[in-house]
Amino acid sequence: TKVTKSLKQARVAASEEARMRLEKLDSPWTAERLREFIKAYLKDRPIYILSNREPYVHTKDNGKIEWHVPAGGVITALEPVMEACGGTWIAHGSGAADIETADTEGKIQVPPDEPKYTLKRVSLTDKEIQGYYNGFSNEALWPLCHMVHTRPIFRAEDWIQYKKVNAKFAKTLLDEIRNVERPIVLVQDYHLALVPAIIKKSRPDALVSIFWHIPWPSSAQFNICPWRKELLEGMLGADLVGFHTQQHCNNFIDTVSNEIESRIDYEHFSVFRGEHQTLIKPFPISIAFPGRAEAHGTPDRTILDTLGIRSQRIVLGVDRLDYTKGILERFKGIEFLLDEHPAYKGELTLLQIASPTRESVEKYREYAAQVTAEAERVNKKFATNGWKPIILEKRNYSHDELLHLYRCADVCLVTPLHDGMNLVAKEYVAARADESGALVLSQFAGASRDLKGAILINPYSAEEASAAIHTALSMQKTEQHRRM
Ligand code: ADQ
Repeated sequence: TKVTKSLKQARVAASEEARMRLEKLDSPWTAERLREFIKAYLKDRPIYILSNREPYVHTKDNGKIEWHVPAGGVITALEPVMEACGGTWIAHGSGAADIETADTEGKIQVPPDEPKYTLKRVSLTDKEIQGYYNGFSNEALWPLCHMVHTRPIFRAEDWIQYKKVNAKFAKTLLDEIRNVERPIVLVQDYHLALVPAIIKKSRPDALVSIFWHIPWPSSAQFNICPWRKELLEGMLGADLVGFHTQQHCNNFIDTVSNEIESRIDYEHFSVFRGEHQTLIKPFPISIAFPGRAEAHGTPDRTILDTLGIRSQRIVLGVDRLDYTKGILERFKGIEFLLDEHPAYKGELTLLQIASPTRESVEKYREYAAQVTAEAERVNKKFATNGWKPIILEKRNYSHDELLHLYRCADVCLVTPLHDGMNLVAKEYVAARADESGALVLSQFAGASRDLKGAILINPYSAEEASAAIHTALSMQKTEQHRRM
């Protein structure tokens, strides 16, 4: 008995020591440290992620099967975590070759060139995609949560499809975890708000969280949604609800207290419904740091050369082509700058990389056309001798290509009208191992809470954008280093 007891004590001491090592605050997070952390704290409980978008899309071009990583913050933030930890990622299989590349259960090992975890694809019908994705997710919840003065559209038929697809995702997961004890389930984003409650009801032993990647609006704003109670009840099925900022947590708690019968514990920031407790916590999401070594050496200007950009000063924008990202306002800022400081004519180019997104939603098609028209208008006003101020690239770039562009850019403009976090801001800073360059950042992006060295602006003001770009371009190297 004595030997058993002291063995137990030794084990506890050893694991405590390992825990202390992991917790050392000065050691940076790496894939290895994360893996160890999962082992030590979560005892290797299997991890399941559910999201609408899949991390790898298989397509067919002239009969040839290809794959790519779609542009978007959820994938950028979570894919490296899954690569480090392993597990199963359940998502909508949206690519034309997704079914034929997966097995009979819809599963495929990914990344395709170096498998580390399982992707399980969920098939959706056209009607489901139209109602759940285009309709309720992107025409109702997205504008509801972003303060950009775009009116949400609430259609009962979209809501029906949203409920149906949420139930489909939940069932897919429940089938997967049928023989798995105490799984960890990480539900992602506003597409799947109803999933946590469905899972928790069947599987109380599962640890369920939902992370809301976009802002949570004020209670008054959220209350215009006809199905607000059902959405809140779905989310409160989780053990943990995460947002990027404390402000979004505060807004959520306010909304719950106005809408749902519950007990709110402000000390621990949690909501009790009966015996069930849901913690509400901020997790300022980030990126996999590219590493200093990779970011050294001279920046590669090949892409700029290919695009025929010969200007001395490069201002860069990288966004999904989304009306929340403030691309039109940014172009006005450039126009104002060139009017105020004509010396920049012929010397400066704004390279705007804009990845097409949600093209089956009318608002997005309209916005894409407006962005093109506005770039043409500004270019027509200033173009001389083969130079024009705006180069608009409406396509997807790989993260490797973006890294080179970040390293060539004197200024990165991240000026959304409202954004949960915005990872482009973090990618730009992380890419600048030389600690040069300057970030102009919207005060309405969650990232403005973290990145104190950025030049903050109100993106609605062309004057502020112009003044910030001028400040960034005139900034001394020592000041750039200090801020970076
Ligand atoms: P997004 O709205 O997609 O994410 P963001 O955080 O800026 O916004 O991430 C965009 C990602 O897509 C970045 O990794 C960027 O490099 C990539 N990207 C953008 N344009 C691209 C292009 N043309 N080619 C290739 N890649 C491109 C949502 C929320 C955000 C929140 C994230 C993560 O709207 O507020 O920060 O989720 O939680």
